[in-house]
Amino acid sequence: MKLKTIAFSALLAYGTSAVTNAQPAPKPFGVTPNDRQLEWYDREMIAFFHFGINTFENFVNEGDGKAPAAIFNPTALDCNQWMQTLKNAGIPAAILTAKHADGFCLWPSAYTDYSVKNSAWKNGKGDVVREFVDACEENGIKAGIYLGPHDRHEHLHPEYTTEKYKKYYANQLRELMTDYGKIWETWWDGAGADELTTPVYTEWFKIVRETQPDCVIFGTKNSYPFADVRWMGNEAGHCGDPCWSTTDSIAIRDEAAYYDALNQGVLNGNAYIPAETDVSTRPSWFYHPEEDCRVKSVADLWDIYCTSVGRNSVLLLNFPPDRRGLLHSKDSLNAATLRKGIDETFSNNLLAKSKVSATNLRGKKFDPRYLIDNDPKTYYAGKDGVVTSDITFTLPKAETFDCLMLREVIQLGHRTTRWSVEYSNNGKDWTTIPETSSLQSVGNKWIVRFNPVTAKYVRLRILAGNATPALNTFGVYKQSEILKQ
Ligand code: IPT
Repeated sequence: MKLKTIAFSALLAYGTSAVTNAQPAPKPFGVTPNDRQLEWYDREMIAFFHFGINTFENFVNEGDGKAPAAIFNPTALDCNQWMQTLKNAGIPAAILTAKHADGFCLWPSAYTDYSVKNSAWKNGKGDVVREFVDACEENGIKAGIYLGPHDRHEHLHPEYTTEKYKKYYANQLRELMTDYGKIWETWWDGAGADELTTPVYTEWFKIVRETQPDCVIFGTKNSYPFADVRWMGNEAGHCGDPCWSTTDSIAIRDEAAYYDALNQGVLNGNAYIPAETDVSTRPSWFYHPEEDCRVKSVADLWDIYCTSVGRNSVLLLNFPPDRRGLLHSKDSLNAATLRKGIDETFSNNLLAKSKVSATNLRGKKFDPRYLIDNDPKTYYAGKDGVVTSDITFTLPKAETFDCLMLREVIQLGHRTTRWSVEYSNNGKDWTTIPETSSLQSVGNKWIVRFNPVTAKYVRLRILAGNATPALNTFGVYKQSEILKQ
């Protein structure tokens, strides 16, 4: 009786539609992203800057820590020029190698002489990290720091114990995390760092969390327990299909399973650690003039975008500054063209004016038309307990498309585990787009490209799931011609 009274007064107070809208949102399934991971997903792309003493040596990517500090001498360093590239490429965040494996520090650390202090640059009075964070701030770019855990200059020095190195690194980490404003990401490269055990990282982790609560931690191998984001298993830009954000205790796996778990994640794994895709615009991480003719083309970058951002990952794209301290115009131009092509492609969802129906309906507030309303806050969801759904789009007229994109409400966990897309010209006979015949994960964004199809009807089929679907966006598109360059 009491319940009825409440329901009735609610009806009076808010009207019928408000009562319909009171339909509760689906409950999250399994492990879900934290606030840092949600912010990180929104970046979509991050720039990596590999710059340091290697830049001034002859074709070195992994310095041995013996090159004299004096050789570091950029003739025209301008971090604002780097930021201009990022702005033209729509990249909102950047990570600088403050110290790579050679141990040379781009800032005047109080704990070593192997730094810009002893370089010819600005008579030892310069600070690249400062110039980098200032330029980020001025241009509205989120700054991140790579402080290489592996350090051939200090860490592998015979008189250094791991304990001593742990303190050395901790001191440097504290300098970078406290003296340079807000740091949005820190990068713990696993390369060469096997002897740095999880307890060592525990100390370093505490420093990051105390000083920079919003800082995303890239972790791998022994730093994995602290990771917000994981490595994706290769440096070629190709995430697995599927690519789950969930995974499990990666460190105890054998080699092959280790790479699979990184590349594809683990369906219903017990930790939410999405994959970050690090790849360079050139064959190497550091700048070498010999590679000016081997800069990745726009088409290469578009492939990489589709197999990283389009596979539920975030792309960390490396732009190596040259000996002047500037980015080469080819790298900058290609990144700007990529952005233009991405925007051109995805600004025109060919389903935008279609009629939408679905076999699994939760209620008005979660109507399937929210899939095409271009509003990130609204979404389609099905009824609790019903994990499948056929969602049919009837276009005003037949359109030709060669690309599609689906987004899940990631705050609610990985729900859909199998899906495909079909098309038809009479609404009765359906053909599956072959490239969609075995799709599994969705996550933040899933993109599929295929041979052009012309159709008046499109059907998104949610074929299996952990829970009723919760999907943010679905679209079909024609790829911009400029992405073919
Ligand atoms: C590789 C590391 O093993 C891995 O842990 C991760 O840090 C990765 O680098 C980043 O790209 S080593 C590399 C030579 C494949």
